[in-house]
Amino acid sequence: MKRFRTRAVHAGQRPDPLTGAHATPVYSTSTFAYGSFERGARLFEGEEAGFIYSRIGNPTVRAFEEKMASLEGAEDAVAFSSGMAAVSALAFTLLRPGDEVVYLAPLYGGTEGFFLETLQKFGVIATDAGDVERLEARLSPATRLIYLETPTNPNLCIYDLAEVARVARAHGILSCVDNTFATPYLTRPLEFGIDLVLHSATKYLGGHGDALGGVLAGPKELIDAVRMEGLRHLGGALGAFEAFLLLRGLKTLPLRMEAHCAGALRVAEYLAKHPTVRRVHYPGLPSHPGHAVARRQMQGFGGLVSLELPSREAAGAFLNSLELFTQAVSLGDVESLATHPASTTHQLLEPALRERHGITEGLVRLSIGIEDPDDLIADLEQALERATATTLVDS
Ligand code: 3LM
Repeated sequence: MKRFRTRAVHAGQRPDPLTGAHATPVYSTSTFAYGSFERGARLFEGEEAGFIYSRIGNPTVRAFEEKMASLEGAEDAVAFSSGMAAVSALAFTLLRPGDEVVYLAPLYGGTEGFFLETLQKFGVIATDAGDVERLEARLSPATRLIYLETPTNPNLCIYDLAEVARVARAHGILSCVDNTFATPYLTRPLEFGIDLVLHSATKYLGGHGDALGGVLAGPKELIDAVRMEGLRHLGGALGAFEAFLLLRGLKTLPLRMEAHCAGALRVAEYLAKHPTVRRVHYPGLPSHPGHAVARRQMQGFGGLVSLELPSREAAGAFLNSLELFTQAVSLGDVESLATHPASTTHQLLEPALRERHGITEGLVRLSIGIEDPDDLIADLEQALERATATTLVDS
């Protein structure tokens, strides 16, 4: 098998069989002519492989799926119109009323909201295990799925993938890791015994902040099941043009991740020394509680850095003073972004739940782009100075 950087460029792609086009064409078509009554029946029966309708499969989307399966070391992958479409398709395919999902919080606010509100309406229980040490004790006979992120959104906790996989396998329960923050360049959860990997492709996979997408990778049998039920019946299919953008973005994933990681480490080290910053969350800092595990399971510590300022007001003043960072949700773009999770990405959660997950009112999340780290640090410095002055005057 070729190495990761080579697969990022080549996997899933081949010259177009009709024209020889080198770049994968955007197959912008809803339906595919099946030619004869007999072939139509064979395609629908699954006796012959082929494209039928773009909600179920499309050649540009298929190239993206094959590249992602290759990068995650999975048998197969299925793409979606967004990360949340992937989460819901997975859940509605695998879970039935009475089943339980046990998750390790925090998660992206939308995912936890979906687990606690939407799944509950369908009779599925969602339980936060708290941490890996308590995971095994929190499992019940109804537990069907263990779900986690590492590093977590927004405060970058690290969970031990080998340990989670051990517990899941010992109890015959499926495990799924949302690998959006790490990307397969830094961590490949399946290598640790995890069953399924999910991504918001909107983030680092595309990398340029111009496409929404989602993907699920894992054993062919499970991926087929999710494609034929969660994708086909819920309908969250990835568009061909978005697949083209994601394929293009993936070619530079290794190069971009190196730049994100180097910049984030510089920023984290700078922030850790700043007197106004109460705490910095970055798995690459030796002071981070998950640093040793991160060293074992990550090939770099990622491009997200979170910092705690003394109050919501200080966080607001700091964010309003940033000039190079854009105040926006999302992450993983080549441009640096900054947001206040408590009022944006995790705003839907009850304040008490946010508190329990460590999503404080003073927490700011930075997504470090690929700009020169010196320019980013200069921007953070002037914003911290202005925030300190403003909040001192206010108090
Ligand atoms: C965000 N996150 O700013 P989409 N899994 C993870 C995520 O971070 C996200 C999803 C799944 C953010 C989006 S908040 C209004 C904007 C770890 C998304 C969901 O459906 O592609 O957005 O993925 O943290």
